[in-house]
Amino acid sequence: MKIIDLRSDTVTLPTTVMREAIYCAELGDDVFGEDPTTNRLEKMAAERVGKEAAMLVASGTMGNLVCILTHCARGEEAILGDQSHTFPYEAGGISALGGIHPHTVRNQPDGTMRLEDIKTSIRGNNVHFPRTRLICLENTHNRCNGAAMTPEYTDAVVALSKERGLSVHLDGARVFNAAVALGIDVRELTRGVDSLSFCLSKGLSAPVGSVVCGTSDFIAEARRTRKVLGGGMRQAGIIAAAGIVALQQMVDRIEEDHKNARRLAEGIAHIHGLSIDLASVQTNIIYFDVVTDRLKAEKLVTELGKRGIKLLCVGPSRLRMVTHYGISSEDIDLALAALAEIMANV
Ligand code: TLP
Repeated sequence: MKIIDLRSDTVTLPTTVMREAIYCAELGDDVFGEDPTTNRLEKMAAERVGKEAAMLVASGTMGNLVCILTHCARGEEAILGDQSHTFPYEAGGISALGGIHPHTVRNQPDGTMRLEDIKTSIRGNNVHFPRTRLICLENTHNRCNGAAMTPEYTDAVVALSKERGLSVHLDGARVFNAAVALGIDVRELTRGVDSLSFCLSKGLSAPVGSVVCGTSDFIAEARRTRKVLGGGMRQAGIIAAAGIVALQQMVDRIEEDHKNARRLAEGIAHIHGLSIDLASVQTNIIYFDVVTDRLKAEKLVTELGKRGIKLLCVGPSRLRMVTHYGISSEDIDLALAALAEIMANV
């Protein structure tokens, strides 16, 4: 049976070119700074997002953790969206390992936090309060329908942070999806932030890895934090080699994933018993709801699973599908046909 895996873009497998690049990668000990392939990826990544320096890490979770731990000391506070990946999905790492106090601000459906809400959550100078140090953004916003935040919004948050002497970290796990969806250079989304982390292993299809970027001083300090976390990876060029191919060859094709997501969403909108907000579909992540009492979302996952189609159940009636390099437009047709058939029979 053909498997159509729409659970996440994390399931993407490396391309043939990546596998060849991994095989041929020139290697050294990266903890000594001597892995030529990792050095090449880091230079390329920094240039690509308009920062002075970059550093390869094992995952998006590690990227956010390294950056937030580098920005904040124990007892200091990071402002972040209540729907941000870092808050519910990173095992509380910033608190568990860094003693950092998360101060959540409500995410609007478009993934933004209102500037007013951010302003009121910044602490005054009072012995009772933790010190606010950092504001975290996420672009695209995973839990908010994969929404792409604009450069204007990002710049406004950055301006506020500067006014108040704070730093901004961007969880840019899918920042290239945002840039492609908005039709802009990724640097417009990263220019003001003090640090960002982007993933090689999601829409860009590399098997492992994320890259954190910032000033040379920030990255020098982040290397120490990564070491503390056990993230010094020695012959990391094995990973970086695929990352280089990801940056060179896999960014522009993301457009195709967005088209497939749109087609999938439009198809779902026509299926009786399912409901989707088409206006919210901007990138490769779509959320939709089962709106009939006769079927639970979990049961729909089971039924689709029997037909080789995988997706995520994220609530009693809510489901998520993500398009990526491993999904063709024919796969979208097959998934829609299976959904229509199941829903016609409930
Ligand atoms: N997201 C995963 C799951 O954890 C939900 C997914 O399938 O979408 N930031 C954002 C915005 C993310 O969506 C993710 C992964 C991460 C960070 C963490 O990346 P990894 O999985 O590499 O640690």
